[in-house]
Amino acid sequence: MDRRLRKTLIISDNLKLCEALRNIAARQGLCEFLDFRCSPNSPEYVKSLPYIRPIDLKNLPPNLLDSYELVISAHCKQLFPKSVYARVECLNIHPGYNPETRGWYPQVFALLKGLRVGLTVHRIDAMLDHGPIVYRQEVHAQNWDTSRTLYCRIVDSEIQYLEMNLRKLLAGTYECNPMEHEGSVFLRRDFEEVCLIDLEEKGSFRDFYNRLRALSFEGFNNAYFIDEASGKKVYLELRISPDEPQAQPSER
Ligand code: 0FX
Repeated sequence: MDRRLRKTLIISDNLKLCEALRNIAARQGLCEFLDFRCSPNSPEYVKSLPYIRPIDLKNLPPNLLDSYELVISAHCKQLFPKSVYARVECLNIHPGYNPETRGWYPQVFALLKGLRVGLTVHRIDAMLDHGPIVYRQEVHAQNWDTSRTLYCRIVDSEIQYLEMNLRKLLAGTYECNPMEHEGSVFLRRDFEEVCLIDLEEKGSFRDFYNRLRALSFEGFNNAYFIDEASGKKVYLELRISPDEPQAQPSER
């Protein structure tokens, strides 16, 4: 066993990241250094992966952390308690650009407020998406992005980063830089608030466009208004298609 690499516990509730990390580790000969866990409330398709088991960070089996020198949160639903991050180095892979887009669904607030988004790898401390930064990369938002298209590019960038840097993370050969300022933290209730559309709200069409695309994520009902007559919630979603260059017709 390569002694320079740290035995690492990956905690993730994201299927794509779990599978990507497993594949990267297999290709790079790092499997022996990684164990995988998910949250007790992880989706069934994550829980049923053969190499993963749920773990409750507030009720860890005694001595479990003795086996690890590094814990990585890769889109984990649980907040890390002090009993974990004070005992072992913990890194978070956050799908936002710290400190501008800390917290809940960063790409939603980036599209809504024109903030930068991307990925940040940082040490975990007492506050949400807050600790010193190991790596940060902006993922540029296009004017035709929805929450979903932007989110997909962020996850792809996270995977590319891990492909290039997993070994470095395990080796601990990285520097951490403090955040420049506290930035903005978005919470679940902020998301819930922007989902409710007031049909009488006044603003520019650009504001409405940005609000709706920030809340458009195929497969999820986010933006809605309440129909006065029936009291029903009516969900809205934007479909955006930028004009793509046409393939040239082949010469006859
Ligand atoms: O992997 P992840 O991006 O989320 C996980 C954890 O669940 C979350 O608690 C943690 N903050 C994050 C860093 O890692 O997957 P997700 O399925 O929870 O969300 C993916 C995207 O889906 C999200 O950015 C926005 C969109 N979404 C999700 C839900 C549940 C919506 O637009 N509406 C929704 O109701």
